[in-house]
Amino acid sequence: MEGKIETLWNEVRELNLGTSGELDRLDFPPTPLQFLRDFVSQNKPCIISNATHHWPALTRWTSDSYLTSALSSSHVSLHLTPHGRADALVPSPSSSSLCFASAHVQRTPFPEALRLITAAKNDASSFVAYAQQQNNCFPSEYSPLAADCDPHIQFATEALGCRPEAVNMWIGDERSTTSFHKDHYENLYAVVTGQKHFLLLPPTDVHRMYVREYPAAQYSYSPVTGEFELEMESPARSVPWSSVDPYPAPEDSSSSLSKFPLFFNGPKPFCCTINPGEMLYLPSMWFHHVRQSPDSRGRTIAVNYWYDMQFDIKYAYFNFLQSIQCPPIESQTLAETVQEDLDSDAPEKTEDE
Ligand SMILES: O=C(O)CCC(=O)C(=O)O
Repeated sequence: MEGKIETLWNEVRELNLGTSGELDRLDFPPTPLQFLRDFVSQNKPCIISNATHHWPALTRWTSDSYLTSALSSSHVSLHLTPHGRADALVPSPSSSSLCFASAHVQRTPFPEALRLITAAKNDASSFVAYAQQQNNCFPSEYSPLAADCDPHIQFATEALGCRPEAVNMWIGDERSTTSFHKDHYENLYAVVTGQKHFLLLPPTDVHRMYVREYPAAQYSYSPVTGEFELEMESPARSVPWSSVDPYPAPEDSSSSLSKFPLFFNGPKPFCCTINPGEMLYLPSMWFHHVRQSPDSRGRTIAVNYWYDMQFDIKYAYFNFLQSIQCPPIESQTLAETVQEDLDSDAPEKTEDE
C-alpha cells in the first residue's frame, strides 16, 4: 500500500499539477471557459494577477482612518485566542492528549477590533485578535465597504454557474495562523493588503495529513481577568482534523518527523505567497495551511469567495481514497498510542533513579 500510494502522489504531480512545486500563474483573469477547463475541472490551483486591479479596496483599505470611518458604527466578529491559533490542536484541558480548540468570538465595534488586531502586540495583551467569520460576513458585517470590491468574481460565477455561497473578510496579523484543513468549496482568495502564505496539498495526499478525530473544545476569554479558559464542549463532539503542524518548534521537529513521516518525507507541499492585488484559486478539498505577513500598518486584509463545489465523480473518488486505511499510518498510530499509554502509566522517576 505504501508504495502504491506514493505512486499516486507522484503521478498526480507528473500528469497534472507539475513537479516544480510552483503553481500556475495567470497574468490576467482567465475566461470562464479556460477557468473551468484548465483549473476547476482539473482540481488544480493557480494564482491570478490583475483580477482585482479595479477594486477601490486596494488603495482605500491601506488607510486605517478610511476603514474606521466607513465602519464607525459596524460590529464585526472578532476571534480571540491566546496564541493566534484558532480551530487548531492544543493540549486538552481534561486529558494528556490534544483537542480541537475554537476561538472565543465576540462582536466588537470595528474601530476597537482594528485597534486590538494591530496594537495588541505592543500592549503586551494576553490575546491575539483575528477578525473573520466564515458565514458570508463581508456583505453583512462589512456592508459599508461593499462598493470597494466586487460582489462576486465574474469569470468564476460564469464558469461555475452560480454566485458565491459566502464572501468572507479576514483581518489579522502575523500571529494568526490557520492550521491545515480542507473545505468543500471552490475558493477564490483575494489579498488586499499585506501578504498571505499558503501551503497546499492536493486531496490525493490525504493520508499525509494524518486526519484523526479530536474532541472539540472552546476558548472563553474574560476581559476582567485577561485570561482564557479552555473548556471541552458539552455535549461532547469530535472533529476530524489534520494532526500535522508543518512548522514545528525546533524542539519538536524530530518528534514531528517521526510522527508524520508521510508528510515530512513525501513531496513538498505547494507553497505560495499571495500579494496585494493577487488572487489564489484554491480548489475544493485541497488541504491548506495559511500564515500572513502584515503591511506597514500591521495588518493583512483579504476577501475570499466561496462557491459551491460540484459533488461529482472526483468527489466520489477522493472520498473513497480517504476511506482507505493506509497501513503504515495505522501501524504508526498504534505504535504511538501504545507508547503514549506506556508513558502515561509509568510511575514518575525520582532524582535517585
Ligand atoms: O486566511 C486564513 O487565515 C484562512 C483562509 C481559509 O482557510 C479559507 O479561505 O478557506
